[in-house]
Amino acid sequence: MGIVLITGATAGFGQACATTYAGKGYDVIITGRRKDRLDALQTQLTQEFGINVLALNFDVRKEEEVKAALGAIPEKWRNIDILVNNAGLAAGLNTIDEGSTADWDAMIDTNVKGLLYVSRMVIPWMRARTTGHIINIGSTAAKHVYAKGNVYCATKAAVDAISQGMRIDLLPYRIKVTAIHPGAAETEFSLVRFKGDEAKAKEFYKGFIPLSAQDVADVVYYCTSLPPHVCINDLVLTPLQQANAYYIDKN
Ligand code: NDP
Ligand code: 8X3
Repeated sequence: MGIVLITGATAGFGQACATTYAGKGYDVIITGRRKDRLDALQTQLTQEFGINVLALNFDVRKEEEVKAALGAIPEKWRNIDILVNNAGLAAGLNTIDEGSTADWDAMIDTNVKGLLYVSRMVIPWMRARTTGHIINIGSTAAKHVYAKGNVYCATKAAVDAISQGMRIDLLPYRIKVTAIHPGAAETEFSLVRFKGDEAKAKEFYKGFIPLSAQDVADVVYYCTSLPPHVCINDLVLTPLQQANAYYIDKN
């Protein structure tokens, strides 16, 4: 079928994408910082689907780690057909005057710089083969800024802009670029945002049916299953009860 590289495959959308692509017969490269989870997923996907899995344990914020991990992959694994730039987070939910600069660094370094570091390694391999598809996971937060979302929204707006730039620059090489912008989805996202506060994380999803990680993975897969001449450039998906980043009907 091909090879798909998914960043942030130890949880949420990334894990669901890895399972979905493996189920369709793709060989998968899975990445993340939590090695125990990566190893467990590698074993599970190999046993369940009989596909090849390469697990790469690195932090997307660290350029040297990204270069070392991806630079060392065996030649045949470089034939990556699909790159899903998914690793990311929101850290904190504070007004701009009270936000933590460490949280800002984490979000900018992961959501923007990490995405760029990984892309910079993979794109030349796609360019050499004049084929490939890059999926960048943005957010409804890329489209509208919500209260206390300030820096997180800015990183996702950057993903939106980078996706547009990639699409222009990579057209000559027939590399597709799709930005997918999910709304509220129940994953570990809010647990991370609220620093492990489970009650606060659960509270956010009360009163509406959020997207699941699988809902998002199905849409990611769909975008990559279209004929070669068709590209979805930009796609926003939300739960039915969500109109945009700042309006959810929780009744
Ligand atoms: P999860 O917290 O469930 O998963 C996040 C994944 O990103 C984990 O696998 C984590 O792996 C990885 N990750 C985070 N930081 C790093 C890092 N520095 N280096 C490598 N991997 C990292 O969240 P989601 O699945 O919900 O989020 C995935 C993406 O979707 C993010 O970009 C998020 O911003 C975006 N998004 C989420 C929405 C939601 O409502 N859930 C809606 C819209 C967009 P590990 O910790 O093992 O490194
Ligand atoms: C995540 C969506 O609305 O929780 O990107 O910020 S939201």
